[in-house]
Amino acid sequence: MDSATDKQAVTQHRLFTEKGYLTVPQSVPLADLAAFETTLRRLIRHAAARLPEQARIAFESQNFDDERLLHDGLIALYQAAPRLEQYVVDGALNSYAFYRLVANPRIAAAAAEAIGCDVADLGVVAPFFRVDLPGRYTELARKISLPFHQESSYYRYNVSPDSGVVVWIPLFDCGPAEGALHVCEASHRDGALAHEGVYLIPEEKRHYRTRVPDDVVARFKEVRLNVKRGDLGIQHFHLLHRSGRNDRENRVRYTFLIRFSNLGAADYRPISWRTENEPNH
Ligand SMILES: O=C(O)CCC(=O)C(=O)O
Ligand SMILES: [Fe+2]
Repeated sequence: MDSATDKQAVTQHRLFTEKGYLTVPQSVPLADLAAFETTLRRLIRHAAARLPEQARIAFESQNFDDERLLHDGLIALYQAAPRLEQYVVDGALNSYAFYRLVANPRIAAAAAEAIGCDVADLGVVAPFFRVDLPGRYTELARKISLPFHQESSYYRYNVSPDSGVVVWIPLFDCGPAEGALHVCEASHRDGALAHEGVYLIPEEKRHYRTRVPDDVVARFKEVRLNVKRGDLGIQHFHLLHRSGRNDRENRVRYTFLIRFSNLGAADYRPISWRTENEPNH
């Protein structure tokens, strides 16, 4: 590292410590994103092949090109058969291309720098891939919405809640219109806050969420992330944040979430230490 790069790293680290979040430009290898896109396209086509004949012919007659397939194509698939959209999302989350990205050394280096630990001490927990169809599909949007929370309220084991980070990587440019994350600046400084547990669908006791009350959220300045393709966002585990609504008519918001912790942190808690009566997350 030359001294200019060194200084930049120090400034970035200070910003992260102050605000609890950071955007790191050009740190996600485009080759990994391209490989993942290839897998996504293939999954959409595999899924479309399972449509009933009429629907399959209608899908194929739209002749989606590579770009539109990932947006209009996935939307058309969802309209024809929501279960096949699930097949694409689950397949993508379990794909080799997904783990290739998760394991990328440049992403790990950015996470280690924000945490302030050695890459050799990095732990990864619950890497996730999220798909937000346009918010006009309200039923689906409601099910995947996340009210204001700290990551530390969901992930208590195999992490260090006090120093862990979430790396947030959109596949395409993602700003407020696409439903980029809302964050409460500097909220991580208050440590772990009290959350209430709610079910988004109470009658079925499904879609459990943790939530910080509105009056606590109101104490902070709320900002929206704006992350370009190839860039990544990093948030502290105690930073208050929530998902946004994808207001685009025909664009899908695809996002990778990778949670990293320092395995040597004083508060790192292995899953084996979980007591039986504690919630399973
Ligand atoms: O990407 C998003 O909109 C929010 C995801 C999130 O906060 C989470 O999964 O914990
Ligand atoms: Fe979160």
